Amino acid sequence: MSGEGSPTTQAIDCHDIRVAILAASWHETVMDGLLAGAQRAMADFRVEAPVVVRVPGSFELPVAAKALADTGYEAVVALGVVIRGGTPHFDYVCSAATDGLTRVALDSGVAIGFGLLTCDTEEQALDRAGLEGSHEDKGYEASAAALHTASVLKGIHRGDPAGEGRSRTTSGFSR
Ligand code: DLZ
Repeated sequence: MSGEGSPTTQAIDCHDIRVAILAASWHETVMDGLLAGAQRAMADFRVEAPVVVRVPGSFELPVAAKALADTGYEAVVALGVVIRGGTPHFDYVCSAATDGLTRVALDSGVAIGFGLLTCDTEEQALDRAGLEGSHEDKGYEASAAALHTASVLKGIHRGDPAGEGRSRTTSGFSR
């Protein structure tokens, strides 16, 4: 999938949203980049001290995301890296994580950021990790998407689906 066509991200004030960053632990360098990108997004969106939760692998992301959603987090950013090997294991881990996270989002109504890299090679993953020399910053992107979605959901629940009650500021929106 190409990264072309991605929306321009405008930061909004999300200081009142409870946020968790949920990160798998395989492929340390890439994960460090994704986590740093997520933290950059938190600062831009004025989220103070989001909780960071680590799980062993990407397969474990959905069950932990569900626990976070069930305990009051309004946005969960799920980060993981899966790199194809020589067996079908890759496909099972990717689909379990993807289907599981989708199910958690729909069943809980909580915004889940999808920051799972599914790559053929480590080079592809590094190129998307938001590190020096990377072309993409998927940790930031997934965080921005989760925060925007959590804000949209909050607006829908309080009868303001289009977010008309928000006022624009020079750095984005505030509520
Ligand atoms: C087993 C495994 C393999 C082979 N590769 C990855 C990977 O590239 N990325 C990742 O996040 N996790 C991997 N895992 C671990 C599984 O996600 C899971 O943690 C184990 O199967 C234990 O349940």
